[in-house]
Amino acid sequence: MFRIPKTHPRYKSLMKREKIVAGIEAGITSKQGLIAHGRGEAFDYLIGERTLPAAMRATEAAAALLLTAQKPVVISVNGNVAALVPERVIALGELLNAPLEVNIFYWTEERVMKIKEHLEQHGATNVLGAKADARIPGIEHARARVDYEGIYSADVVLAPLEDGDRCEALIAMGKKVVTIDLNPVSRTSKHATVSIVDDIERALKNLILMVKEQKKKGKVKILADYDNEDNLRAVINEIVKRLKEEELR
Ligand code: PTJ
Repeated sequence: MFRIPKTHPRYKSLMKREKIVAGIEAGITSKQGLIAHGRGEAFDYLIGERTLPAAMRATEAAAALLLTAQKPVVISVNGNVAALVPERVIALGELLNAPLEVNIFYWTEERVMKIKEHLEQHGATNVLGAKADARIPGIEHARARVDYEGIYSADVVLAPLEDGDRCEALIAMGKKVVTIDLNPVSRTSKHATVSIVDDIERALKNLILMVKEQKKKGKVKILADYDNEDNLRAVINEIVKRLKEEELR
């Protein structure tokens, strides 16, 4: 990895780039993952590289949804997620007793196996996705390939950095989808049941804390009045406000 001094004002952001580059070099992340990451960075810049109150609220709603799932929850992992936050997806999976499932857009069998091995090297014990013995109806690309005992049967799927059409197709199957996506106007954000508009590192850190807290209390805090559209609107308003403030400087 390229050495970035800790004193650099954008240290955290630059380190994420290094992780994505290392992911590509290890055969885990797709080259296209760099472009997707850049798009995420641009939105992160617009929200001020911090967790907005709206994201915190979505994270609370997500924690409740994940903790009250009827059938197993599955955490979908792609090449960017595996490179950026292997420890955090594993920790969340353990807390929720949920398997991780490798599911990638730029599909090659080699990359699926490399991501699975990478997660296992970090301590994951239940990584699905290699069987791919079921298909999500209505999608023609590789992300339709899922495990029957995993995403296909789950009633709640946590799908960070997702493709819009798969999110829609999962919803059409009657599932609830929690997504983490820095773009508040992506098709994924608009279609998911709960959209956390935050960087994946920060969002998972908060989600883990909230799930831990609610488990400790033995009581799930349901946000009955949570409205995903309103929440996305709050993020967009925040971005507009920030841009107007920048204009004045
Ligand atoms: O590993 P694969 O083959 O499944 O490919 C993964 C990518 C991410 C390349 C693929 O799914 C893809 O092309 O995704 P999209 O359609 O570009 O969508 C990715 C979304 O994630 C975009 O809306 C980005 O803004 C968002 N994003 C990127 N980096 C982050 C992020 N959201 C949260 N945290 C990030 N660090």
